[in-house]
Amino acid sequence: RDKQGFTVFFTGLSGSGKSTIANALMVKLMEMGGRPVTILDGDVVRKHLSSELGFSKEHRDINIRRIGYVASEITKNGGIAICAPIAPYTATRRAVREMIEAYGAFIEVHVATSVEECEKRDRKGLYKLAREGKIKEFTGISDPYEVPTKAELVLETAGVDVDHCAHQVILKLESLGLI
Ligand code: GGZ
Repeated sequence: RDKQGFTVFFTGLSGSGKSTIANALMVKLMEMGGRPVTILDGDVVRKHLSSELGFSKEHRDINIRRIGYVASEITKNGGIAICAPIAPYTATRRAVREMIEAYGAFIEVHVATSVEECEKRDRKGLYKLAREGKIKEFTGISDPYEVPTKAELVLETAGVDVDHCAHQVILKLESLGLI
């Protein structure tokens, strides 16, 4: 019998490493073969599916619910969805979890890179702009990030390479019998 579909839902700050780990995970899953894998990355989704939305709580919630809906359809059809938005609000993450668990498994992965570390890296220069007030409502600086307390997996990224992080997720999926 075919395995059930599932969604891996990364959550964490801007620059925490969500996209990079999500892509490494996708490569590993595709190498295992057989099953379609779809990535729903934060900034890509915002370009194609949520281009009219900003970063108010209301707009972030709409954005996350759209991602959750698409992931739930993929999960329903036995596929693998990998989501990588910031998703700063606990209640919204829970709503998406419920949407997806109706059809398959939901694995929440907190990419727990600290705001200090993200700001130190500042790969896109956004933290600097947020500190200068040139970007408003910036998560971790001038907007909340509610730390997950019930994530299936917490990834510490400081001094750890991407491949190791992605492997941790693979081990979790294996232990849950999903792959
Ligand atoms: C947070 C922002 C903001 C504000 C622009 N706050 O690192 P990035 O650049 O490429 O990814 C971030 C992305 C966040 O979009 P999400 O859809 O993941 O957010 S949410 O889940 O909260 O809906 C960042 C960029 O957009 N960005 N302004 N004010 N991130």
